[in-house]
Parts: sequence; C-alpha cells; structure tokens
Amino acid sequence: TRTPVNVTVTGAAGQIGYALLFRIAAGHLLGADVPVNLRLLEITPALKAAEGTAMELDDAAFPLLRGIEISDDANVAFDGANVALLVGARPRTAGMERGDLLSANGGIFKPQGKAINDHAADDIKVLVVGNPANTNALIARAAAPDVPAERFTAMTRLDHNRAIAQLAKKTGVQVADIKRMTIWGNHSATQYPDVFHAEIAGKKAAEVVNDEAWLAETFIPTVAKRGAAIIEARGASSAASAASAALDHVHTWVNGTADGDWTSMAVVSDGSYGVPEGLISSFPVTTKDGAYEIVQGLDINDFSRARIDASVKELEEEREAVRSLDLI
Ligand code: NAX
Repeated sequence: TRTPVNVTVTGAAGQIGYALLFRIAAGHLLGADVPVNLRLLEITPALKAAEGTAMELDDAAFPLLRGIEISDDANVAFDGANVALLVGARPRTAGMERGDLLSANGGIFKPQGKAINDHAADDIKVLVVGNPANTNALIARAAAPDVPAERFTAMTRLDHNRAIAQLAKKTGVQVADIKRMTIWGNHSATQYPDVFHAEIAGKKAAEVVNDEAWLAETFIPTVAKRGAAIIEARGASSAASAASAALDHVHTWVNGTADGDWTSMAVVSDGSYGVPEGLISSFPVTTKDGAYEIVQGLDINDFSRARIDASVKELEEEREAVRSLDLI
C-alpha cells in the first residue's frame, strides 16, 4: 500500500476549490491508485465554509481520501506538502491599478512561497492557478530559494484545452485527434495559442485549417477571451473547467505526456525561444518521470514570433513592476 501524497489547496472554499477537491479525492490528480491527504488553506473568514466542504468530502466516502486538515496558517498547510495548488488570490476589483493588484497578490504569494520553502516536502511540485498566475508564481518562486526553480509552474492548461476544443469544433474532429497544441507566454489576453506545430489526425493543423484570417481573427481571440465569455454567459468565472485543467496539469507533470504529444505549462524560462531567462512563461513541454522539458527546435514563423514577443513583453513588464515593489 502506498503512502498518501499530501496535496495542499489554497482558496479551498472558493468556486474552483469546490470543483477541484472532490476530483482530487476521486483520484483524478495523481491516479486511481494514489491515496491523498488534503490540506486546505483559507483566510480566517472562509474557514467555516472550508469546513463545510470538508464535511461533504467526508460524506462522499472516497476510498483514496485518507485525511483532511484545514488551516489559515500557510506554515501548517504546506507542512510536508508534495503537491501545492495555489488557487486563492486577490482578484482585480473596480478602480484597482495593476500595481495595487500585484502588491495585494505579493502579500499572498510571497509568504506562501516562504512557507513552501520552509515546510514542504523535498519533492514539492507547485501549480499556481490564482491570477495573475505567471507573476504570482514568479513571486512565490523568488521567496523559495531552497526549492528548485523548476518546481514552480503556472497554469495555461485551461487555455491549451480551450484551444484544442475550438480547433476540434472548427475542423469537425474529436479532441483526442489533436496533438501538439501550444500556448505561449502569459495567461492573459496576450497569450498566444499556436496551431503551427499542432497536428490533426496526423496532418499539419495549419494546412487542414488553411485559413490564416480565421486563426488571427477568430481562433486566437476566442481562446484568449474565453474567460470573459464564460463570465458573460454564466454570471461567474470558469470554475469546473479551470479545476479540470489544474488536474490535467499536475496529472501530466507526474504521469508523463504521450509519445509524440506535448502539453503547455508556464515554467521558468531557460532562455528558450528568446524568452528571457527566469520569466515564468508558457511553453510546449514534454513530461516524464515527474520532470518536464521545454520542447526544443521548433521553427517559429513571423506570425507566431510577433505574438510570442508581445506576450513575453507583458511578462517582462509585470516582472519589472513586482521588482520595483520589492516582491522578488
Ligand atoms: P473565488 O473567489 O471563488 O475563490 C478564491 C478563494 O481564495 C476564496 O475562498 C478566498 O477566501 C481564498 N483566498 C484569498 N486569499 C487567500 C489566501 N491568502 N490564502 C488562502 N486562500 C485565500 O475564486 P475562484 O473562482 O475559485 O478563482 C481562483 C483564482 O483562479 C482567481 O485568481 C482566478 O482569477 C483564477 N483563475 C485562473 C485561471 C487560469 O487559467 N490560470 C482560470 C480560472 C480562474 O479565473
């Protein structure tokens, strides 16, 4: 019998948390044979709601769920954590400038990074979901100098999955027929979903689509603005799909990408594709045995280059802003 894996989820009482926790307990994060302990981190006023969710988790009698602990202290919640899903963040509210947003999130992600540094297990893997996800991951990473930088990642898997779904709809294929989708850059409206390396049932996606105007004017904006379209339709932001993407991100990281395929993760740049070193930017990555590698050697055409550069420039500006706020 396996030792349970400790999974810490922040923002556990929020809407993504509610969609995420039951699926983690069902084995969708790590696998159907991996028992888990859940550690829920919330702010003090939301502890009661987190307790309510924990009661429901008990009531579901998940065979893989071996324990639930709830805390408002990051040092407790990250103690011994093997996987950390940083979902709780400070949303932008009306009248908030970017600097205010970044400092408010610095106030969350800096201490959480330090708590991970001081208390998490040696094999800790971190996924930042809370926005601005890439820069929040940068802040947490900077506060955790003893943890290898590559363990801090941010989520662009929802964008990746959205891009696959849109391309499948357009070309009338199953989502499973689409391989090698790539999201580059920031999880923001500047992100670049790239189909030039994607394959549809083994054929080059760009040739199957053969419509650059559709790519530029429909596909890219639909994927990049999907979050806003969901809010408009549901009256609330993406939750179950975001939770599903978070599960996919960690499951792929731990269990590997399929031969001939890759996924998208925002990871610390090693300078690949001209993305400045140290930025946490989305790349095509393959994973194996719990580690990932940025896919090398892809030809980047002019159409893609301009869009990758624009998103990376935004990440550099965010990095400058958090530097000047002393958050990194
Ligand atoms: P909710 O507002 O429903 O939940 C957030 C929860 O975080 C709340 O319960 C709050 O009490 C908690 N929280 C706040 N500060 C905390 C702290 N310091 N420690 C622990 N918990 C804390 O938001 P939800 O819809 O669940 O979204 C969570 C985050 O995901 C947001 O930042 C959102 O922007 C982001 N998203 C990121 C996506 C991505 O693809 N990277 C997509 C979906 C989502 O929009």
